[in-house]
Amino acid sequence: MVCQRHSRDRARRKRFRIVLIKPSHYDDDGYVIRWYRSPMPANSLASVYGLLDDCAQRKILGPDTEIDIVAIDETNTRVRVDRIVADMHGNGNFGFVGLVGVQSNQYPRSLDIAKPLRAAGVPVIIGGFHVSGMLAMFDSIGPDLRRALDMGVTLFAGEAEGRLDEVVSDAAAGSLKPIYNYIDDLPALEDAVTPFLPGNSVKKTIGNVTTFDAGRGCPFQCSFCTIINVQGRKSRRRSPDDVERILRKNFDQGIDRFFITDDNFARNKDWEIIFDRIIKLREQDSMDVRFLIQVDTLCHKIPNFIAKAKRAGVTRIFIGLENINPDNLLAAKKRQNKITEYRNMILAWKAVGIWTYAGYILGFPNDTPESVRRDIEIIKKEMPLDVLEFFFLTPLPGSEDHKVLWKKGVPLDPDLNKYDLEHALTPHANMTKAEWERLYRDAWSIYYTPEHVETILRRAQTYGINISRLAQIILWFAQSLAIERVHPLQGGFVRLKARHERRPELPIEPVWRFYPSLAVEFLVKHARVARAAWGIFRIYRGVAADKDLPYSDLAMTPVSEDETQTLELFTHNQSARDAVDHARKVKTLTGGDHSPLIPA
Ligand code: B12
Ligand code: SF4
Repeated sequence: MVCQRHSRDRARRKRFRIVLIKPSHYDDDGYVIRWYRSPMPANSLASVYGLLDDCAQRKILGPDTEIDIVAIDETNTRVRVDRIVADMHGNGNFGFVGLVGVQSNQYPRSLDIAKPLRAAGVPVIIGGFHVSGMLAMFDSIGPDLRRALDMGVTLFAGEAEGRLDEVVSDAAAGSLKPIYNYIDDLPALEDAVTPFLPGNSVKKTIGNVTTFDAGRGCPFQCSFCTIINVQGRKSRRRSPDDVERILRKNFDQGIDRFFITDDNFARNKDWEIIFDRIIKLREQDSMDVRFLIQVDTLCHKIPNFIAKAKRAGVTRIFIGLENINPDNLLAAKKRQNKITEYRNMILAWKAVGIWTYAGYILGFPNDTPESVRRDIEIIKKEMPLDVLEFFFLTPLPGSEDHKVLWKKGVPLDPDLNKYDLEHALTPHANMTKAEWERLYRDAWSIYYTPEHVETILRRAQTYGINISRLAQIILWFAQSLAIERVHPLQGGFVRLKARHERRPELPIEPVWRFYPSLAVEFLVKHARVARAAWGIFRIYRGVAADKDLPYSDLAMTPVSEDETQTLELFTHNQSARDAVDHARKVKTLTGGDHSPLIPA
């Protein structure tokens, strides 16, 4: 009797279906970049899923309407649009498909997913950095956003915290607006719903690592940056209670490694109370949680920052080093990056055994192929960095650079799929496009020579870093572009391809050509990975065998006053020498340490 009533109740209840897709993008051959396992869960997907799950728990569509949510990360799961259409159709199109965290390079793929859905009458909403960046910087709707609107796709700009009751209710009433624009009204994050993804989604990632943002916003003004125009320059952050809740929830499921995605955790105004809370979890509650954080190049000057980072379980940091030529840094308004502080900063992290990933941008106005090659050699010799990764200087939609170039009428590559920091998109004064592209490819092999990999490992071993783990990461970063033809940050474990998952502008390859070449590609790639892994393993084994021998080199020597006369970092060109003179003057005038450029 009770059972019959339950099933009648269930039948009476309506189900509002939401399918969230974090799209990937197309490789240079036009195939979707998808892996058997991606490195870690997508924070954008987790954020939006968490918020919608909260709507479902609160039954915002009334007591008789359940909200079902499915989350798909296209970097590890094939998106079957036909199945979504059939499923939505069976439910009277009562629901919507949300394309989540869509970056500019993922926007063309998003429209390709949206097109058949819209043709079948399924409501579609696109959110993320491309829509937000474009609406933040331009008053009018550009042609790419217009294409979506013409298809009947809804655009969401800004952040979704506190905004989804309205969107879901509108979708359920069949009255979604064309645009929801909250870009000028950024929500506070204290006590906001925390990011969450169901277990089946997390299982498709490589390890016990997940991501969350403890805060958003950065006070600096780099002209190539989109973050400050989309998430603002003010620090907004989650409360320490929220951070603890996120950590405990994951830890209970066996996940104990975290990438805190704040673009600059050093400028999260609550960094210290967040670290203190994590220190308590680690030291009193025995939770061995570990972190990768992103910081700026002046973070070592914040009292206690590095010491507390170490105690809080930070094992790796990412720094936007960007360039060692002060003229270039100035041109990009990256005034906080001072070459005179680089060695101080890196040595301070190394002193506590934390390893460093640094980003290096190729194609600043003063770069030439020769100067960049020389700069990388200087870095290898004089700076004890571990992982160095390269990017093209890219006018990302949402950045000041993009707006300025667009207004000046400088030709910008019209294919948004290429706005992934891995393509040359604008003319460069000192290089042809082909030279710039060759420089990008060469940069990886100039840095990751067998000799330098050995040096990195020897330095790391001296600093007490786990070199077996570092060797694996070096393998990933050194070989990703050469073997998989994608940047390591877009990489994954075992590349998957489907014949029909190709850009509509390109033809579907015949079966007889597609499958044999896929098989050959698979075998060749794995042979190359095995060979590269063996090479790095041999270097690792040699270094590990010498673990009791002392090691030091120029990069590891403590910073001294006279190094400004001797190191090439400070003498390689006039602007480097000027930066040294300037730093000296500031020191004399202020009587010591002074960082006038850090905004409050
Ligand atoms: C962490 C991170 C990564 C990590 C991803 C880790 C992970 N799995 O989460 C790694 C290092 C792997 C990475 C790689 C790349 N990244 Co990244 N990354 C970020 C970073 C720092 C944080 C992303 C994040 O979680 N943000 C917080 C979320 C909550 O914000 P959000 O996505 O905007 O979502 C909110 C709103 O937009 C809205 N919303 C979003 N979607 C939807 C959908 C619906 C339906 C609705 C209603 C609302 C909504 O609600 C959300 C909550 O408020 C951002 C910068 C930033 N501050 O966001 C760059 C950023 C997104 N990355 C960027 C780029 C270019 C890349 C790469 C292409 C670089 C490269 N060549 O390797 C790759 C692409 C990899 C991939 N497949 O995505 C750019 C994109 C710029 C642009 N205009 O396109 C950014 C903005 C950084 C930059 N340089 O400007 N990245
Ligand atoms: S420091 Fe990083 S996040 Fe901050 S403005 Fe510069 S590029 Fe953007």
